[in-house]
Amino acid sequence: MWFYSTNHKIIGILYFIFGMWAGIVGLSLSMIIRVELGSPGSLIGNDQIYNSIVTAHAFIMIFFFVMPVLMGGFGNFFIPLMMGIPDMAFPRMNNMSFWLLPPSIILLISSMFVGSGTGTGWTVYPPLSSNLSHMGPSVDLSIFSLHIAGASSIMASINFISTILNMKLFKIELVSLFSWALLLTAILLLLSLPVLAGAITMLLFDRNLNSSFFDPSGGGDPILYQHLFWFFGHPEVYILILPGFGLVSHMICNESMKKEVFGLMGMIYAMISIGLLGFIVWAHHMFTIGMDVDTRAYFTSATMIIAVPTGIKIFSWMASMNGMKIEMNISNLWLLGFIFLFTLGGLTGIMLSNSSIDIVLHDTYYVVAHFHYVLSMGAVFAIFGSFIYWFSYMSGLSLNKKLLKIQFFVMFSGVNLTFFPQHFLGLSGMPRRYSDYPDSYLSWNLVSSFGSLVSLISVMLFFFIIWEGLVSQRLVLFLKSLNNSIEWMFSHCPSAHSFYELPKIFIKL
Ligand code: HAS
Ligand code: CU
Repeated sequence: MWFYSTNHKIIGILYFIFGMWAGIVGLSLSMIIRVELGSPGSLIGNDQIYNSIVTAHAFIMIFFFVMPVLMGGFGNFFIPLMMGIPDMAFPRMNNMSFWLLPPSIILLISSMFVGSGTGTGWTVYPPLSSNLSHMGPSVDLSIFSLHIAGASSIMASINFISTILNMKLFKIELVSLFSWALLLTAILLLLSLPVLAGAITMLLFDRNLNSSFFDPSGGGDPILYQHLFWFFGHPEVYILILPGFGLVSHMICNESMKKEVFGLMGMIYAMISIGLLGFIVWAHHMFTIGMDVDTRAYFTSATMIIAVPTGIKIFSWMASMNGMKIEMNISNLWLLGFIFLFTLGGLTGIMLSNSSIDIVLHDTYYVVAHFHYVLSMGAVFAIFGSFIYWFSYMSGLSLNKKLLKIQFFVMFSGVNLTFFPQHFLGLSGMPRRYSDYPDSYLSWNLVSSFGSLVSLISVMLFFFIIWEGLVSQRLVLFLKSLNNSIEWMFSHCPSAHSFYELPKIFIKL
């Protein structure tokens, strides 16, 4: 019954469980990376294996942890509740979206164990990924895995777009910010994923059917692949963060006891512009291909403009907090952590968007530091914070607050120890995707590997806290639910069917 379920809450929980499991796999892979890099010299003793671990780490974290948890988990569980509707528009398709993920991750994991592994990085650039450099079935398995995960995401996107646009009970401007965030994320997915699917299908043909889309000896061009990949890849990074933005807005709203977040319309327009601009900046990942100066100038300027809507969001969150008594409660800790660290990551992004600087920093650890600040500390902090914030709502049980605070500080120290030194490594020229380095890079790599251990401990503590909350069965009631979002109108955690009849909503129309 649980497996066949078409109920949005059950599917949401399945996504959470799947995402947590995949997150642990991704974390384990990252620990292997950090152990390898914890000392100069070789530990694994095989660079191809090292690179396939890096590739699998990225794919699993992006496609099987962050996306399933943010869209699949929070999206499915909360969108119908926030919109006051009984379920998603296409409940059966929802079930299928979820059940495509396990086969997909099985293919991805198999790709590590057959042949030589996919040592291409998540970008899968030819010629490295072509059959000369990666013979054997590994890359093909990864491509199939991406195809299936892509089909799952496309179905989920169609579902979210239909649900939010067709089933809203009030004007679209009044739909909650998380629903807006997911609507835009779904549109980005729908527009960008087919391009990735096309690119990897062409790669599959190049590898197996003798075509030469990306092979110059047959009249093809490997740069074409990079354009196609990043036309997907850049919107993808906003796909990873927009739902997080939505969740953060909700938490801030409730924490600051305001009816709505500061500048609601501004927030919506900011997300729309981030989504649109996200499609016209892709070549900032390709400054080193030998671009002419006008193209470089264009992609630099277009990229920098994204700082404006993102800044609007950051400053609106801060304005929402204005006048609020900032208690150091657990939600506020994650919120402030998110805002501070995401901004830091965003600012290094602006540095990288300068094409001349990027030519020096491209493929160094500076880039690795940048995207882990926006992902491991942006998207992941939004996930942790919101999961804790909504845990009582989802389960009806409370968590141990003291342990949660300790866990936050351990994790905050861990991720910063891991990734802050990577800025220095990058600035002094350490390249990414290598398993070894000269001794001069030792000290910051040691700090980084130590930090990753601290984060590992914090994650273990997190799972302990969840387990403790579940076994202790401390029931909660929601009494002071001051909010404009209707999901908090319940006094206890909502039962299997959200609404037997549509709620009466008193909201200015
Ligand atoms: Fe990024 C590479 C530029 C946001 C994720 N990014 C990556 C990669 C990932 C990633 C995964 O232009 C690596 C891909 C790979 O495997 O190769 N990124 C930006 C810019 C932004 C940005 C400009 N990135 C993200 C988000 C991500 C993400 C969000 C996921 C969650 N990124 C780059 C560039 C590269 C790159 C280059 C390629 C590097 C290379 O060589 O490979 C922006 O959206 C960030 C906007 C946010 C802020 C902070 C808040 C804004 C405020 C307003 C005031 C700030 C101003 C700026 C006016 C800017 C507070 C002042 C400027 C100063 C320097 C002080
Ligand atoms: Cu980008």
